[in-house]
Amino acid sequence: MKKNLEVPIETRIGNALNQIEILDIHTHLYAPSMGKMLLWGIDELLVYHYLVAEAFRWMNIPYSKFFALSKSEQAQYIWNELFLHHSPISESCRGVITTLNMLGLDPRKRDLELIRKWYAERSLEEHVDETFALAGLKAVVMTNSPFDREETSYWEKGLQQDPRFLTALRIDPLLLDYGNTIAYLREKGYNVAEALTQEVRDELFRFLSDWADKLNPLYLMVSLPPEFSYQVETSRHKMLSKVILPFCRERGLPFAMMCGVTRAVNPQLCLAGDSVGLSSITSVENLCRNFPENRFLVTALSRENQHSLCVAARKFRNLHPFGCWWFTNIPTLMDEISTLRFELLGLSFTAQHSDARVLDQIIYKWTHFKESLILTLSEKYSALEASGWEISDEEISRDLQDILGRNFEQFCSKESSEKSS
Ligand code: HDL
Ligand code: ZN
Repeated sequence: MKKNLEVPIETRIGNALNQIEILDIHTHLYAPSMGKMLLWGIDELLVYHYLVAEAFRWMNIPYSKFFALSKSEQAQYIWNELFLHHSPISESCRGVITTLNMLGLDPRKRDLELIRKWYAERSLEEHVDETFALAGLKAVVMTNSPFDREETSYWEKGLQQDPRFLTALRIDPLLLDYGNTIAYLREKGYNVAEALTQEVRDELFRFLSDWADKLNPLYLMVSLPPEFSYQVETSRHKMLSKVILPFCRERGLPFAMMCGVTRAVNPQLCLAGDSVGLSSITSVENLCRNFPENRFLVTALSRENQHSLCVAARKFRNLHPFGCWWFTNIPTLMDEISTLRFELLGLSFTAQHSDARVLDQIIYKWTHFKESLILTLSEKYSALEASGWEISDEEISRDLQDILGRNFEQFCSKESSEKSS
């Protein structure tokens, strides 16, 4: 076994990270064939809802007046407030700086028009290639909603597939707002109604099957409010236990739950108006126990849920924790969450997803996470070596590939462990 005593462990991890190709398992990016749905460029970077929320803390402009502006006018406001009038030290602001520098631009000139000019001469094709290369990604998983009329129009026309843009079937309206989804489903030709009779359940199965056939998704996904509880018999309970989870079992698909988002706490902020709440990890445990043939990918939005999610994952091999989601995707919590997972789960989880909405963001979201991962993993390897173990370069590479895509791929592809036992 090759051992590099003279090379610092941080360097060895950094070198290994530069060699592997990462799978980004949850994003809001779209394939270039989906036209304007794929967001990219400096103005999109600046009007990202994370920056909008931060800019409104300084701006007095009425919400409605700001959102009535063009994207480039909104971007100018945000550039002025968050980059020129105040130092861009927040994670989202620093991300823009990291991204521009790694693309070879120099934000220190503070010249937004020069940056815009560079992008104007950029082809999307070369930009996709370069952003994936700079982030070290082999592919991203999109968030594909059969309830989004703009998106479904592309899929109904038939899409040219790009192997770097994989799919996931997002079904929040079905589980969280079924009553208001019935009309849409009936318009699309599915004979559904409020009561989940066998006939309605069959029609909902047909709807999910039709979209799974179109998209070939890696998993089904939903985000859940903090108050979501599986202990209580509710209509959501029935939709989950009688439709969604049986469908996932039939198709051999994991069910991804993103727990703890409180939508529109400030509706005037639009997409930036969501917040966080403490979720019931007991509900996650109940689902894992009651549906042993289902597999659950889970991430939690609240910092306070992270430890109990790791403990729950120790109890259920059909539970796969992933990522540092949204408000936890900041260096302080990346470090804390990765360290919790290393200490409680070893390497049996998926360490990160970017949640990128703008193509260019995968550059900073992955660069910043790799900075954190080098710190946290080198601390664990050093502690292990101090206890009397040796880590080879091959084993470092193996461990990184596991937590940055391979564990997820194996979790998605394996037969349910209960079914095979
Ligand atoms: O529900 C989700 O998938 C979240 O990631 C939201 O899209 C959120 O707006 C977001 O982009 N977080 O990073
Ligand atoms: Zn997301």
